[in-house]
Amino acid sequence: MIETTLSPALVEMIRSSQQVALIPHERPDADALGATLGLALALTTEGKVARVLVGEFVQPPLRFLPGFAELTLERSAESEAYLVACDLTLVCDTHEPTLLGQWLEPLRRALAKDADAVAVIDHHRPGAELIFSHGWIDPSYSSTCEMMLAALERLGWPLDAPIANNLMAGVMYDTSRFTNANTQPRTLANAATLVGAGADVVDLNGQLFSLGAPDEVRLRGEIFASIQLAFAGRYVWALIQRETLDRLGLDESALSGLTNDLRLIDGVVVAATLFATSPDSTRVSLRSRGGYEIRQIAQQYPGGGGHAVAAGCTIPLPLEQAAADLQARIATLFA
Ligand SMILES: [Mn+2]
Repeated sequence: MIETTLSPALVEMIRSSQQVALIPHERPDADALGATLGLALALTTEGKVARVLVGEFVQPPLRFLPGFAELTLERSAESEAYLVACDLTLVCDTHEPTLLGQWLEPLRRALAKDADAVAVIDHHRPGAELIFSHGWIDPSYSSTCEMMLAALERLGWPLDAPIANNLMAGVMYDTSRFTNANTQPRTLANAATLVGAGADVVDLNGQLFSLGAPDEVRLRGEIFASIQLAFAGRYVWALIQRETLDRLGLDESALSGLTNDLRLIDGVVVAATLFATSPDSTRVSLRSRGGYEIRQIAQQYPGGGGHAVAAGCTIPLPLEQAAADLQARIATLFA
């Protein structure tokens, strides 16, 4: 059963497992990766075998997370065989099939084989399609890492500094360093527990919120200089061509955090960055504040979803057309 609280049954599934596959969403962020690596380290300490199954793209800044080098597997014949041999598969920080990328297909096979050996732990609001029979989905948590801390506490498994750093990475990232509305008293209490267990907030801040290499800063300079505004300055957007990244020798990870920054422009309540992934496809990142719900805008497009104030989607149109199409839908927020 999918529950809104951590059930004894799910705790027992984790406790009695021997070989575990942890699957974060594709293009994992610090929360998805921190939650899966944190639990993988704890499972390993308990004498179990655990691996985090990732797609081919992991943002380079996240590779510093403890256990990344030893515990992650990219998709290959070998890692698929690993998944088949597992007695527990845990999907973390998403429950949307469309966000599972190249692991969706192997996961569907695992579900078909034994749906009782697969569970989900996620803090996103339940969407329409639930392919899982077991799990814990609770949108009241700031991050999946906070949920993972609660799970470890319930299991009675000790925290050490590598586990605490992974979990704190996700909490800091998903709360934007405790400045998002999802920062609850419980979030800060859990952060205190993690710091007490050895999470190094100075190092995490430097790693997760670094301004990046000089060319990444130059890229942001170009993008900031190109912003466009509409609806009396309440909507800001930026168009990003692949050639701009190519010219500076950067990949898409250089765009991370950009939409969050645009949201903080005076007067802006909705921000979007649009990136031309190909001549006829545009990836969109959306952020809002002041109660404007942009998830319902993202959901109007393929693969669209996320949180009320932080969402994303792909628009199957060239960049300029995608921007016009998006703006027409954003207009409904201000009608
Ligand atoms: Mn998250």
